Amino acid sequence: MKVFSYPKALNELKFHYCPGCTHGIAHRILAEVLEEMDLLDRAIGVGSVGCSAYIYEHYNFDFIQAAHGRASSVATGIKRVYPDRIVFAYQGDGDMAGLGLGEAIHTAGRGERITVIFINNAVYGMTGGQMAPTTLISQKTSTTPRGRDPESAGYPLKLLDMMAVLEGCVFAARASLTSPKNVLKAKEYLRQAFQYQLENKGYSIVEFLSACPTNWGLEPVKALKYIDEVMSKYYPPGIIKTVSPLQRL
Ligand SMILES: Cc1ncc(C[n+]2csc(CCOP(=O)(O)OP(=O)(O)O)c2C)c(N)n1
Ligand code: SF4
Repeated sequence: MKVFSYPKALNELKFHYCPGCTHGIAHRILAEVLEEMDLLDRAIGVGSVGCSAYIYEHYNFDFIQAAHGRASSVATGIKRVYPDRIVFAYQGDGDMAGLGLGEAIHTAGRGERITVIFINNAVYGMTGGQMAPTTLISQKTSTTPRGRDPESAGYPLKLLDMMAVLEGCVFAARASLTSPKNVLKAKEYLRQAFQYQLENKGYSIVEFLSACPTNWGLEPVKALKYIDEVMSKYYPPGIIKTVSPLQRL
């Protein structure tokens, strides 16, 4: 029987996110997976900019904050100095697919032994809901009030799929944080991503389709529906890439 308990990795500081924001769910499952895999003594997180900029305030293990778009590079440096630690970066789509795209791709290309948690809510949340590289066609944002038009704003980047074609990337999976079933899937993918790092296989990444009800102008439940019915069509959840079998899960 599983008894509910508060994750050891999290302290008691309340999350500051808007109602219905799924950053909190991502934080929680990260805590649970690290605890379940017995990695709390070895984990080092790297935060980025955006609404999750204060992520380091919430955990009871080592965390550092990187400047705009640089989290994958900072994680690389830490992992190279401390190869026995489990190092991950937590980056939003604005931070990773926009501000730090070059560094993010080269990190995957080099096959750095880090894990990236990529939170895709299809907008620059913290700064007012501007269009991000991942904003969907026709999606309304504060800078595309009539909806993203590919004629002028191009097409959304499928960052995960771009990473997956690189040889250095050994695991890429996408989950949506919309229901208990999908959250369990997200946990499973995160567990596999860390396992690849433990086995020193290469770069691993999980993308979580995440809700930003505030900037989407949707109530929380409708925002989750938007992920399932609209966003998941363009960014289908599932394992995009997995190489060599894992030893144990
Ligand atoms: C006016 C302004 N422009 C740009 C920045 C730089 N900046 C900080 S956070 C951010 C957006 C981050 O978006 P994302 O990574 O998607 O994270 P989210 O807030 O959606 O979780 C930007 C562009 C800033 N702080 N202020
Ligand atoms: S603005 Fe969006 S991403 Fe930021 S806390 Fe609010 S709902 Fe979450």
